[in-house]
Amino acid sequence: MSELGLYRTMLVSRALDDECMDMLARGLPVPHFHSGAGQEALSVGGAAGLRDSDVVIYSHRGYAQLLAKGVPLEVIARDMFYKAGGSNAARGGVMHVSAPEIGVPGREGVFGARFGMAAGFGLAQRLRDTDDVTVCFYGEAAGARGPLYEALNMAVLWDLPVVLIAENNGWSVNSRTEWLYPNARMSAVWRGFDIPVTVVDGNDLGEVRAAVGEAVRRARAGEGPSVVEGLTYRLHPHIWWDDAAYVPAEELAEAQERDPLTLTRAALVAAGTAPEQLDALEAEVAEEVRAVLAEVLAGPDAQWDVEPRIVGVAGV
Ligand SMILES: Cc1ncc(C[n+]2csc(CCOP(=O)(O)OP(=O)(O)O)c2C)c(N)n1
Repeated sequence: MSELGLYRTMLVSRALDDECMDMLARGLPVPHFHSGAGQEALSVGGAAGLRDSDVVIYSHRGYAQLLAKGVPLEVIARDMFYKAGGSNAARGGVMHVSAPEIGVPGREGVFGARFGMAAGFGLAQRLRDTDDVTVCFYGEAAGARGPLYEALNMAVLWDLPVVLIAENNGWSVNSRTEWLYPNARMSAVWRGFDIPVTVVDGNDLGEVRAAVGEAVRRARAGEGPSVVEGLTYRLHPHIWWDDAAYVPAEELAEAQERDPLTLTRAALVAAGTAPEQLDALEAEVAEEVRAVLAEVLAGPDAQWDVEPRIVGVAGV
Protein backbone atom coordinates (compact mmCIF):
# COMPACT_ATOMS: atom_id res chain seq x y z
CA MET A 1 0.00 0.00 0.00
CA SER A 2 1.26 3.51 -0.81
CA GLU A 3 2.08 6.01 1.94
CA LEU A 4 -1.08 7.85 0.98
CA GLY A 5 -3.07 4.62 1.25
CA LEU A 6 -1.69 4.02 4.74
CA TYR A 7 -2.59 7.57 5.75
CA ARG A 8 -6.08 7.04 4.37
CA THR A 9 -6.49 3.92 6.53
CA MET A 10 -5.38 5.91 9.57
CA LEU A 11 -7.93 8.59 8.68
CA VAL A 12 -10.75 6.06 8.32
CA SER A 13 -9.97 4.65 11.76
CA ARG A 14 -9.82 8.14 13.31
CA ALA A 15 -13.07 9.16 11.62
CA LEU A 16 -14.78 6.05 13.02
CA ASP A 17 -13.35 6.97 16.40
CA ASP A 18 -14.55 10.57 16.12
CA GLU A 19 -18.07 9.46 15.20
CA CYS A 20 -18.20 7.06 18.16
CA MET A 21 -16.87 9.71 20.57
CA ASP A 22 -19.48 12.09 19.24
CA MET A 23 -22.27 9.56 19.81
CA LEU A 24 -21.07 8.95 23.36
CA ALA A 25 -20.98 12.70 24.01
CA ARG A 26 -24.63 12.80 22.89
CA GLY A 27 -25.51 10.04 25.37
CA LEU A 28 -25.88 7.32 22.73
CA PRO A 29 -24.53 3.84 23.46
CA VAL A 30 -21.48 2.56 21.61
CA PRO A 31 -21.04 -0.92 23.07
CA HIS A 32 -17.51 -1.92 24.00
CA PHE A 33 -15.95 0.93 22.11
CA HIS A 34 -12.35 1.55 23.19
CA SER A 35 -10.95 4.55 21.34
CA GLY A 36 -7.89 3.82 19.24
CA ALA A 37 -7.12 7.52 18.72
CA GLY A 38 -3.40 8.18 18.96
CA GLN A 39 -2.33 4.65 18.07
CA GLU A 40 -3.11 4.61 14.34
CA ALA A 41 0.49 4.73 13.10
CA LEU A 42 1.47 1.71 15.20
CA SER A 43 -1.68 -0.16 14.16
CA VAL A 44 -1.50 0.56 10.44
CA GLY A 45 2.29 0.29 10.28
CA GLY A 46 2.07 -3.10 12.02
CA ALA A 47 -0.79 -4.66 10.06
CA ALA A 48 -0.51 -3.23 6.53
CA GLY A 49 1.18 -4.97 3.66
CA LEU A 50 0.63 -8.50 4.96
CA ARG A 51 -0.81 -11.36 2.91
CA ASP A 52 -4.30 -12.74 3.42
CA SER A 53 -2.66 -15.92 4.66
CA ASP A 54 -0.69 -14.03 7.34
CA VAL A 55 -2.52 -13.84 10.65
CA VAL A 56 -3.16 -10.69 12.69
CA ILE A 57 -4.41 -10.90 16.26
CA TYR A 58 -5.80 -7.45 16.90
CA SER A 59 -6.01 -5.55 20.15
CA HIS A 60 -9.18 -4.07 21.61
CA ARG A 61 -8.42 -0.57 20.25
CA GLY A 62 -7.21 -1.96 16.96
CA TYR A 63 -9.83 -0.83 14.45
CA ALA A 64 -6.94 0.48 12.35
CA GLN A 65 -5.32 -2.97 12.54
CA LEU A 66 -8.49 -4.58 11.20
CA LEU A 67 -8.83 -1.98 8.45
CA ALA A 68 -5.17 -2.33 7.46
CA LYS A 69 -5.57 -6.13 7.24
CA GLY A 70 -8.52 -5.64 4.91
CA VAL A 71 -11.63 -5.95 7.08
CA PRO A 72 -14.26 -3.60 5.62
CA LEU A 73 -15.35 -0.66 7.78
CA GLU A 74 -18.97 -1.81 7.37
CA VAL A 75 -18.23 -5.13 9.08
CA ILE A 76 -16.46 -3.45 12.00
CA ALA A 77 -19.31 -0.95 12.40
CA ARG A 78 -22.01 -3.64 12.18
CA ASP A 79 -20.29 -5.67 14.89
CA MET A 80 -19.88 -2.52 16.97
CA PHE A 81 -23.63 -1.84 16.91
CA TYR A 82 -24.82 -5.49 16.92
CA LYS A 83 -26.21 -5.15 13.42
CA ALA A 84 -26.87 -7.87 10.88
CA GLY A 85 -24.07 -8.43 8.41
CA GLY A 86 -21.21 -8.17 10.90
CA SER A 87 -18.90 -11.06 11.61
CA ASN A 88 -20.38 -12.48 14.80
CA ALA A 89 -24.15 -11.92 14.81
CA ALA A 90 -23.99 -9.83 18.02
CA ARG A 91 -22.26 -12.61 19.95
CA GLY A 92 -19.07 -10.71 20.59
CA GLY A 93 -19.52 -7.20 19.21
CA VAL A 94 -16.52 -5.20 18.13
CA MET A 95 -14.29 -6.96 20.67
CA HIS A 96 -14.52 -10.15 18.59
CA VAL A 97 -14.45 -9.21 14.92
CA SER A 98 -13.24 -12.04 12.75
CA ALA A 99 -12.47 -12.49 9.09
CA PRO A 100 -10.71 -15.87 8.94
CA GLU A 101 -10.50 -15.83 5.14
CA ILE A 102 -8.12 -12.86 5.35
CA GLY A 103 -6.17 -13.95 8.40
CA VAL A 104 -8.21 -12.37 11.20
CA PRO A 105 -9.19 -15.19 13.54
CA GLY A 106 -10.58 -12.90 16.24
CA ARG A 107 -9.22 -12.34 19.70
CA GLU A 108 -9.55 -13.53 23.26
CA GLY A 109 -11.72 -11.93 25.93
CA VAL A 110 -9.46 -12.86 28.84
CA PHE A 111 -6.25 -10.97 28.12
CA GLY A 112 -3.09 -13.01 27.73
CA ALA A 113 -4.57 -15.96 25.84
CA ARG A 114 -3.56 -14.28 22.58
CA PHE A 115 0.08 -15.30 23.06
CA GLY A 116 -0.91 -18.95 22.96
CA MET A 117 -3.04 -18.23 19.90
CA ALA A 118 -0.10 -16.50 18.21
CA ALA A 119 2.33 -19.33 18.95
CA GLY A 120 -0.30 -21.84 17.79
CA PHE A 121 -0.89 -20.06 14.50
CA GLY A 122 2.86 -19.69 14.05
CA LEU A 123 3.34 -23.41 14.67
CA ALA A 124 0.62 -24.28 12.15
CA GLN A 125 2.22 -21.99 9.57
CA ARG A 126 5.55 -23.66 10.15
CA LEU A 127 4.15 -27.23 10.09
CA ARG A 128 2.42 -26.48 6.78
CA ASP A 129 5.74 -25.39 5.42
CA THR A 130 4.60 -21.89 4.48
CA ASP A 131 6.50 -18.65 4.96
CA ASP A 132 3.41 -16.95 6.39
CA VAL A 133 3.67 -15.01 9.65
CA THR A 134 1.52 -14.20 12.66
CA VAL A 135 1.46 -10.63 13.96
CA CYS A 136 0.13 -10.22 17.49
CA PHE A 137 -0.64 -6.79 18.95
CA TYR A 138 -0.86 -6.54 22.72
CA GLY A 139 -1.22 -3.96 25.48
CA GLU A 140 0.39 -3.57 28.88
CA ALA A 141 -2.22 -5.72 30.66
CA ALA A 142 -1.90 -8.78 28.40
CA GLY A 143 1.89 -8.56 28.37
CA ALA A 144 2.05 -8.59 32.16
CA ARG A 145 0.40 -12.02 32.35
CA GLY A 146 1.93 -15.48 32.52
CA PRO A 147 0.72 -16.90 29.16
CA LEU A 148 3.29 -14.66 27.49
CA TYR A 149 6.09 -16.84 28.85
CA GLU A 150 4.53 -20.18 27.95
CA ALA A 151 4.02 -19.04 24.38
CA LEU A 152 7.42 -17.42 24.21
CA ASN A 153 9.07 -20.66 25.24
CA MET A 154 7.56 -22.44 22.23
CA ALA A 155 8.12 -19.54 19.86
CA VAL A 156 11.81 -19.26 20.72
CA LEU A 157 12.40 -23.03 20.92
CA TRP A 158 10.91 -23.65 17.49
CA ASP A 159 11.78 -20.35 15.78
CA LEU A 160 8.10 -19.70 15.16
CA PRO A 161 7.20 -16.93 12.69
CA VAL A 162 5.62 -14.64 15.27
CA VAL A 163 5.90 -10.85 15.45
CA LEU A 164 4.77 -9.33 18.73
CA ILE A 165 3.84 -5.66 18.66
CA ALA A 166 3.75 -4.13 22.13
CA GLU A 167 1.47 -1.09 22.34
CA ASN A 168 3.03 1.07 25.03
CA ASN A 169 0.36 3.75 25.23
CA GLY A 170 1.17 5.05 28.69
CA TRP A 171 -1.86 3.58 30.44
CA SER A 172 -3.61 0.36 31.35
CA VAL A 173 -7.01 1.73 32.35
CA ASN A 174 -5.75 4.08 35.13
CA SER A 175 -2.39 2.36 35.83
CA ARG A 176 0.76 3.87 34.40
CA THR A 177 3.05 1.71 32.30
CA GLU A 178 5.88 2.21 34.84
CA TRP A 179 3.74 0.62 37.54
CA LEU A 180 3.64 -2.58 35.46
CA TYR A 181 7.07 -2.74 33.78
CA PRO A 182 10.69 -1.85 34.67
CA ASN A 183 11.66 1.58 33.31
CA ALA A 184 8.18 1.92 31.74
CA ARG A 185 9.30 -0.34 28.90
CA MET A 186 7.09 -3.29 28.06
CA SER A 187 10.03 -4.89 26.28
CA ALA A 188 12.09 -4.85 29.50
CA VAL A 189 10.59 -8.26 30.33
CA TRP A 190 12.25 -9.73 27.23
CA ARG A 191 15.72 -9.27 28.72
CA GLY A 192 17.54 -12.57 28.72
CA PHE A 193 15.39 -14.15 26.03
CA ASP A 194 16.94 -14.97 22.69
CA ILE A 195 14.67 -12.67 20.74
CA PRO A 196 15.33 -9.36 18.95
CA VAL A 197 13.59 -6.35 20.47
CA THR A 198 13.20 -2.99 18.76
CA VAL A 199 11.73 0.03 20.54
CA VAL A 200 10.33 2.61 18.13
CA ASP A 201 8.43 5.87 18.17
CA GLY A 202 5.00 4.33 17.71
CA ASN A 203 3.63 7.57 16.28
CA ASP A 204 6.17 7.59 13.46
CA LEU A 205 4.70 5.51 10.66
CA GLY A 206 8.05 5.19 8.88
CA GLU A 207 9.85 3.93 11.98
CA VAL A 208 7.09 1.43 12.73
CA ARG A 209 7.07 0.13 9.18
CA ALA A 210 10.84 -0.30 9.09
CA ALA A 211 10.93 -2.21 12.38
CA VAL A 212 7.91 -4.39 11.64
CA GLY A 213 9.16 -4.97 8.08
CA GLU A 214 12.43 -6.38 9.42
CA ALA A 215 10.61 -8.51 12.02
CA VAL A 216 8.31 -9.92 9.31
CA ARG A 217 11.29 -10.57 7.03
CA ARG A 218 13.02 -12.53 9.80
CA ALA A 219 9.88 -14.51 10.56
CA ARG A 220 9.34 -15.42 6.88
CA ALA A 221 12.97 -16.47 6.58
CA GLY A 222 12.59 -18.91 9.47
CA GLU A 223 14.73 -16.82 11.81
CA GLY A 224 12.13 -16.82 14.59
CA PRO A 225 10.07 -14.39 16.63
CA SER A 226 10.71 -10.68 17.28
CA VAL A 227 9.23 -7.94 19.41
CA VAL A 228 8.56 -4.37 18.30
CA GLU A 229 7.56 -2.02 21.11
CA GLY A 230 5.85 1.15 19.92
CA LEU A 231 5.85 4.14 22.25
CA THR A 232 2.57 5.91 21.74
CA TYR A 233 -0.25 7.45 23.77
CA ARG A 234 -3.90 6.76 24.46
CA LEU A 235 -5.49 10.10 23.56
CA HIS A 236 -8.94 9.33 24.99
CA PRO A 237 -10.16 7.72 28.23
CA HIS A 238 -10.07 3.93 28.53
CA ILE A 239 -13.81 3.49 27.80
CA TRP A 240 -17.09 5.42 28.12
CA TRP A 241 -17.40 5.23 31.91
CA ASP A 242 -13.87 6.56 32.47
CA ASP A 243 -13.41 10.33 32.77
CA ALA A 244 -9.59 9.93 32.75
CA ALA A 245 -9.30 12.55 35.52
CA TYR A 246 -6.02 10.82 36.44
CA VAL A 247 -4.33 11.94 33.19
CA PRO A 248 -2.29 15.12 33.78
CA ALA A 249 -3.47 17.86 31.40
CA GLU A 250 0.06 18.86 30.33
CA GLU A 251 0.96 15.25 29.54
CA LEU A 252 -2.13 14.88 27.36
CA ALA A 253 -1.42 18.21 25.61
CA GLU A 254 2.11 17.02 24.83
CA ALA A 255 0.78 13.75 23.44
CA GLN A 256 -1.76 15.64 21.30
CA GLU A 257 1.13 17.62 19.78
CA ARG A 258 2.55 14.27 18.64
CA ASP A 259 -0.71 12.98 17.17
CA PRO A 260 0.32 10.35 14.59
CA LEU A 261 -2.11 11.78 12.06
CA THR A 262 -0.45 15.19 12.27
CA LEU A 263 3.02 13.63 12.02
CA THR A 264 2.07 11.42 9.06
CA ARG A 265 0.47 14.32 7.24
CA ALA A 266 3.59 16.43 7.81
CA ALA A 267 5.78 13.61 6.48
CA LEU A 268 3.62 13.32 3.36
CA VAL A 269 3.83 17.08 2.74
CA ALA A 270 7.60 17.02 3.29
CA ALA A 271 7.81 14.22 0.69
CA GLY A 272 5.97 16.37 -1.85
CA THR A 273 2.24 15.66 -1.48
CA ALA A 274 0.19 18.82 -1.96
CA PRO A 275 -1.58 19.97 1.24
CA GLU A 276 -4.73 20.58 -0.83
CA GLN A 277 -4.76 16.93 -1.88
CA LEU A 278 -4.57 15.90 1.78
CA ASP A 279 -7.31 18.36 2.76
CA ALA A 280 -9.54 16.83 0.10
CA LEU A 281 -8.70 13.29 1.22
CA GLU A 282 -9.45 14.12 4.87
CA ALA A 283 -12.83 15.66 3.97
CA GLU A 284 -13.69 12.74 1.68
CA VAL A 285 -12.88 10.15 4.37
CA ALA A 286 -14.85 11.99 7.07
CA GLU A 287 -17.88 12.11 4.75
CA GLU A 288 -17.51 8.49 3.68
CA VAL A 289 -17.28 7.21 7.26
CA ARG A 290 -20.26 9.32 8.35
CA ALA A 291 -22.31 7.86 5.49
CA VAL A 292 -21.28 4.27 6.29
CA LEU A 293 -22.16 4.70 9.95
CA ALA A 294 -25.53 6.26 9.14
CA GLU A 295 -26.33 3.32 6.87
CA VAL A 296 -25.16 0.75 9.43
CA LEU A 297 -27.16 2.35 12.25
CA ALA A 298 -30.30 2.38 10.10
CA GLY A 299 -29.82 -1.31 9.23
CA PRO A 300 -31.48 -4.34 10.83
CA ASP A 301 -30.25 -5.73 14.15
CA ALA A 302 -28.35 -9.01 14.17
CA GLN A 303 -30.42 -12.09 14.92
CA TRP A 304 -29.20 -14.46 17.58
CA ASP A 305 -30.58 -17.50 15.79
CA VAL A 306 -28.10 -17.06 12.94
CA GLU A 307 -25.56 -19.86 13.09
CA PRO A 308 -22.03 -18.59 13.76
CA ARG A 309 -19.61 -19.18 10.91
CA ILE A 310 -17.03 -21.83 11.57
CA VAL A 311 -14.34 -21.28 9.01
CA GLY A 312 -10.67 -22.20 8.97
CA VAL A 313 -8.21 -19.33 9.03
CA ALA A 314 -6.70 -18.75 5.61
CA GLY A 315 -3.53 -20.70 5.12
CA VAL A 316 -3.60 -22.30 8.56
C1 LIG B 1 -7.41 -11.16 32.23
C2 LIG B 1 -8.23 -9.94 32.00
N1 LIG B 1 -8.36 -9.05 33.02
C3 LIG B 1 -9.08 -7.92 32.83
C4 LIG B 1 -9.68 -7.66 31.63
C5 LIG B 1 -10.50 -6.40 31.45
N2 LIG B 1 -9.81 -5.36 30.68
C6 LIG B 1 -10.28 -5.01 29.48
S1 LIG B 1 -9.36 -3.77 28.77
C7 LIG B 1 -8.31 -3.73 30.10
C8 LIG B 1 -7.13 -2.81 30.13
C9 LIG B 1 -6.15 -3.13 29.10
O1 LIG B 1 -5.01 -2.34 29.25
P1 LIG B 1 -3.81 -2.45 28.24
O2 LIG B 1 -3.45 -3.87 28.00
O3 LIG B 1 -2.74 -1.56 28.75
O4 LIG B 1 -4.36 -1.92 26.88
P2 LIG B 1 -4.92 -0.45 26.59
O5 LIG B 1 -6.32 -0.44 27.15
O6 LIG B 1 -4.00 0.51 27.25
O7 LIG B 1 -4.91 -0.34 25.11
C10 LIG B 1 -8.71 -4.63 31.07
C11 LIG B 1 -8.02 -4.78 32.38
C12 LIG B 1 -9.54 -8.62 30.60
N3 LIG B 1 -10.09 -8.43 29.40
N4 LIG B 1 -8.81 -9.74 30.81
